[in-house]
Amino acid sequence: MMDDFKLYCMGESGNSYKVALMLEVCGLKWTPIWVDFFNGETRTPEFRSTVNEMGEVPVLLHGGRKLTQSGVILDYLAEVTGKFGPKNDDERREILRWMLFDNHKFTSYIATLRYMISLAKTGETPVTEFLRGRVLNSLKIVDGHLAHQEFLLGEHPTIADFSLCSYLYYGEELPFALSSFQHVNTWLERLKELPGWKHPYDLMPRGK
Ligand SMILES: N[C@@H](CCC(=O)N[C@@H](CS)C(=O)NCC(=O)O)C(=O)O
Repeated sequence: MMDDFKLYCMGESGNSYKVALMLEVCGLKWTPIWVDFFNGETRTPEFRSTVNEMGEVPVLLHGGRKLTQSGVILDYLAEVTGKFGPKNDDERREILRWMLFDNHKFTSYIATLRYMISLAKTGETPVTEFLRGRVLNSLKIVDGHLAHQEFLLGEHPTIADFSLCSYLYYGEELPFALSSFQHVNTWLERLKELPGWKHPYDLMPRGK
């Protein structure tokens, strides 16, 4: 039962990586189900009717359950493993606070900017300029928070860290200067030291 995880995903998807990383650092056995995003699989009526009506990865299958939205999946995995979750109600709300910020202002802008510049290769446009401004502003907020503590909630890593860190490991695909955010960089190195940490392209199949 604890080894029966299947994850609809693709290597280029940082949202999928949030979940793949959690599965790895929890030492769980799981199988990726590659989704052909770049040829439009998530937009097909079949994907929407049989896999996810929202037309997105990640989607986790486990014990007869089907879960979508990386934040929900991370919360579920923390609950079933007893790892990287909240220790009390205040921590639960703090994790939720960072994951909501992540889904609205951090991952969403970073992922869209990286998609436009590095994958769709749109070149610089007023849209990418707007997105870069939002990305840098959000990074500054997270950098300021991490100046005072090792992880988002304090001394221990939680699913909130996995949610926010994911896209930042895509290195040269990131079209902004991550190097100027010193505390974010130290935090990324710290998370890399967790046993089981792997790069997204070493965890999930990529498009051809
Ligand atoms: N808030 C969602 C975002 C998921 C998401 O944006 N997934 C992208 C890949 S990283 C996707 O599947 N996009 C498909 C599409 O736009 O057609 C989550 O956290 O799971």
